[in-house]
Amino acid sequence: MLKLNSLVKKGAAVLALAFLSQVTIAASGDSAMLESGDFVGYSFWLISMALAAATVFFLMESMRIGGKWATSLTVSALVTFIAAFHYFYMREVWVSTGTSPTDFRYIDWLLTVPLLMIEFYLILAAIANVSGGIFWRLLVGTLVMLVPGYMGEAGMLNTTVGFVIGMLGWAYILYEIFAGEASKVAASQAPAAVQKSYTLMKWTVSVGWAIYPIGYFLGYLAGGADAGTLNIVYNLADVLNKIAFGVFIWYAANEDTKASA
Ligand SMILES: *C/C=C(C)/C=C/C=C(C)/C=C/C1=C(C)CCCC1(C)C
Repeated sequence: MLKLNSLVKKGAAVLALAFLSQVTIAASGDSAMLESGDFVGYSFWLISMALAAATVFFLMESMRIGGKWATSLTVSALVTFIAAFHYFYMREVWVSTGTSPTDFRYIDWLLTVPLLMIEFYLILAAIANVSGGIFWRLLVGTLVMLVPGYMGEAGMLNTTVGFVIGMLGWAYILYEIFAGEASKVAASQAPAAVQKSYTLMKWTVSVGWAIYPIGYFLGYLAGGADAGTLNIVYNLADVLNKIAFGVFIWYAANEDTKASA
């Protein structure tokens, strides 16, 4: 067991190093140059690097804290890892064309949003016996939210229809985490630190996530929005929705581990 443990740690360390070198290559590659005064471009750079740094942090903390919290922290690292890579490409699209990298955003969301949903299941599974139904319901909500949203933006579906169906998917997710099985387990069985982080995660999914449908609404249903402004707002929203979200989980893991030590 001990041997396996140290092997896993070595593997994770190698992975972290490989990731860092890839970040360096992607960041210094032959991409178009950032122009002075391009604040949207700056925001792409800032969030790319913040996501890369967060990935290393969550991986290291996953090894340090470990135990029943290891999986939650590793998933946090996967979210920021996947997003960091997408942001390298999104930055390039913006810097070289000045247009919104919508396709990259949706591919990123398709991977990272289900992982964020798994986190609700994982932090509860770390402290109680919970059914896998929580995860499956949240996954269905995610797909109903994202797929019609994409189809609306890509012109495969009427933009209003895509928006309305997407909103229903989001509403279903909110129902599950505010009033469904997940919320009941959190309220009745979770220790204080886990409850606190569950509450922060729940409000992130309500308030932080609202940015994206508002952007869609302004862009397609209310006569159009400035692409630069929209991208800055999305980029800042991802600091909360991907990095801070992971930090809330890290807080629960850290406090719970200290309490039981
Ligand atoms: C890290 C990325 C995250 C958390 C992305 C979240 C995306 C959404 C909450 C998107 C929501 C949408 C609707 C609720 C309605 C239809 C349009 C969408 C897809 C923008």
